[in-house]
Amino acid sequence: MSLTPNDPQPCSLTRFLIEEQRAGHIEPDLRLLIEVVARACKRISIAVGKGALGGVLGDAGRPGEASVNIQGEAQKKLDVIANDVLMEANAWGGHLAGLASEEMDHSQPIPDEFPRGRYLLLFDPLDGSSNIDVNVSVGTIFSVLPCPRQGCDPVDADYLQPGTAQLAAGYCVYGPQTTLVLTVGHGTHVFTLDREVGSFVLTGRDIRIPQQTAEFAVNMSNQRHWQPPMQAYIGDLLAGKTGPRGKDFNMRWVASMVADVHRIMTRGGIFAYPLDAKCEAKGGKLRLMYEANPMAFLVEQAGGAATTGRQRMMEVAPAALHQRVPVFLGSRTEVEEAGRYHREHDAGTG
Ligand code: P6P
Repeated sequence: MSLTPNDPQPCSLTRFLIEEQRAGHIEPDLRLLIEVVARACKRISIAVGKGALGGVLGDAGRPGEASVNIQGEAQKKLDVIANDVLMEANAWGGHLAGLASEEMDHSQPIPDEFPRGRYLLLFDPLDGSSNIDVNVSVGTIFSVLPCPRQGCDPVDADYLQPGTAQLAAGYCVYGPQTTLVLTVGHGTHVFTLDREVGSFVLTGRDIRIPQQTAEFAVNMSNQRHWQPPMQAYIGDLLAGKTGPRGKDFNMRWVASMVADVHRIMTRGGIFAYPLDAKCEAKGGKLRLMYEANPMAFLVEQAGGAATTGRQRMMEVAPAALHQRVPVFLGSRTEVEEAGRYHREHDAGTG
C-alpha cells in the first residue's frame, strides 16, 4: 500500500473527520461524538439485519401489554434496542452534556460519574420502525446542538434551539447497504459501510440534490384530510402533462422517512408530510427536533430546501422537545413551488 498523500485509497469516516478537524470545521470532541454515533449505528445495523433470527422483531413490552412511547406509538423491540445502544455508546466518552430521544419522554443529562462535554445529541433511534417486520429499510436520525449552559444539568429547555444552531446532523439508513449521510455544515457527504472491514467509507463527497424533479413522495391516503393548498398542489402534479405543470410526475412512498429522504438525496424529488385533519391538532406528524431539523440541515447542505410549507424549517423556533411540524423537503425548485401554493392560498390569491 502506497503512503503517498495523493494515493487514491478509499477515505474512511475517521480520515474524513480528521481532515474536517484539520480544516477547522469541527472540534476534536465533535469528531469523537460523530465517530461514537457511527459506531452505534453499526451495532444497530447488525441488530436490524438479524431480524427474526435475533428475536428482535415485533412489539416491545410483555405479550398483550404493548409498550407505548411519549408519541403515543407502539414501540417495537428494535426501537428500544436502538435507543439503548445510542444511550450506552454516548454515556462515558466525555463529549456530551445530554441526550434527547424520540423514545424518551424527557432529555437526560450525562450521568454524574462521567465527564461532561459541550454538545447535546438528539436522535430518532429507529425511524420508520413500523416497517421493520416487513423488511423495509429503516434508519437512525441524529442532530447535534451546542449545550448553552456549562456546569449544570442540561434540561429540556436547553435543547429548544432552531435548526440553524445545529453543528452536525446525519442519518444512517439500514437497507441493502448501510449508509451514513452526514453534514458538519460544509456539504453533505455519504459513507457506505464496508461490512468486511467494519468501517464507513466515503462514497459521495459534497452531494447535490437536483434542483428540478418529476417525483414526489406523499401518503396519498391522507388526501381527503389535506388543507386546500396541498390539495391544489398535489392535484396539479397528478394532472401531469396536460395540467398546469406541463409534465408527468412519478410517486414514491416508503413510509420510512430515512428511505424516502435518501432517495431524494440520491436522485432528487420532493418529500411532503403536510398538516392534515388527522394530525393538525398535534402540529403535524413528523417531529421537528430529531427528524425535520436534521433532515433539513442535510438537504440544505446538499443544495435543496426544507420548509413547513410556510417557513424555512431551520428557522422554526421550537416550543417543545417533541414538537411536530409539517414537512416539505427536497429539490429546491419544487419545494419553493409547494410554498407558492401555500403563500397564494394564505393571501387569498390562490
Ligand atoms: P404514514 C415513520 O413512522 C414516520 O415517522 C416516518 O418515517 C414516515 O415518513 C412517516 O412516519 C410515515 O407516516 O402516515 O405514511 O405511516
